[in-house]
Amino acid sequence: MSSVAVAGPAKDALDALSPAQVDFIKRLPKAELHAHLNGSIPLHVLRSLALEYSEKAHGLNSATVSSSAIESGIQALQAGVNLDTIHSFFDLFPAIYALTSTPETVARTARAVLEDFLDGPEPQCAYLELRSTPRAVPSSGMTRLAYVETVLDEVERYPPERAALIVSLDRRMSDAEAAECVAVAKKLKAEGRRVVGVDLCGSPLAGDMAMFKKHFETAREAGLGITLHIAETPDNTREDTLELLSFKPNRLGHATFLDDETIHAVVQADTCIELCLSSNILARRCKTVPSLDAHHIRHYLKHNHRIAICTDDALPFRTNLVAEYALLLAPRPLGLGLSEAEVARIAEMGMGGRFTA
Ligand code: 6MZ
Repeated sequence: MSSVAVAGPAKDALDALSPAQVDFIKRLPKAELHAHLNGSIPLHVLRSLALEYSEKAHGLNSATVSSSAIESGIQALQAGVNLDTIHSFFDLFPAIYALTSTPETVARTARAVLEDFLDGPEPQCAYLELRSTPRAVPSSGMTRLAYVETVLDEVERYPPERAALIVSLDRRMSDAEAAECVAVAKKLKAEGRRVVGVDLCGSPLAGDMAMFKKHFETAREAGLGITLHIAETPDNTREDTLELLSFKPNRLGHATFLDDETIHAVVQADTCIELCLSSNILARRCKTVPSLDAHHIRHYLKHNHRIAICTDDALPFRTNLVAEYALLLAPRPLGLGLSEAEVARIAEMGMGGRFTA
């Protein structure tokens, strides 16, 4: 199973289960629908990339981020992320990006992430819809198209019923960058490559959402599924949320701070919500969710609304999909104290949320 060291609330929940209960979770067919590639790289892979990077930096001195910045980034990841604000969380990525700035290193990390979720005698899940933001790195000659093709080459080593790719757009992107990402997704889908959807992610308060609408319309017309990070922090405005809902998404990520009216709209539209329990609990300062007990999952369960349990960024949140399911099954207060039948039903809902379902 996963090589990510599990810690924090998910570990406590896992430890509260009997071996038979852990086995029950492992055997459930589960879908991981919300995992960011660069937030899911096993630490040992980042470490080996960092060692190679330092050698290169000291020899050829071609580095754009200092090796000490990378080392401190890795140390922070290793210690676990004590998120002061969800915004500071995004500072973790420059060090990771410096280590994965060529097609070769992107391929290596994508392969490691896919293996972590899907391989071995006890895979974390039956199906993975991995997501990633196309990155152009002029210094290495990597284009956005080459980035996505590289990740797809790795995804397509698995059969279609096991793995697919979602192309993420970052809220900080310009109009032209967003257009390029959607064009890449559309072109590759038309060529029969396994791009199944587009996502909107990135720092939750950045960007003008009205600008993105036409790009998501283009994606929908091309037959791509739409998922959007929405209402992730209390500072997201109602206008932002309403604008995003007007894109008519098939799924939503987090959806933590919806008000009564927008929750109603989401329930009416039967939009599947991707819920990342550890991620939400650990985003402390903005208290996206003060405790598991107060998590908005309760609302969706009460209304029997479609949800998918996901990891988000397994590396900084030090979790895996089995541990996230442990948070459902473990007795309160460590978990939600759901029955095995309820947990099996949630796993089924996750499988039903696949863009390929
Ligand atoms: C919003 C997130 C995120 O795309 O380079 N990302 N965006 N909310 C979150 N919840 C905590 N976690 C990760 O993976 C890393 C990128 O995913 C987005 C961020 O934009 C981050 O830079 P990729 O593979």
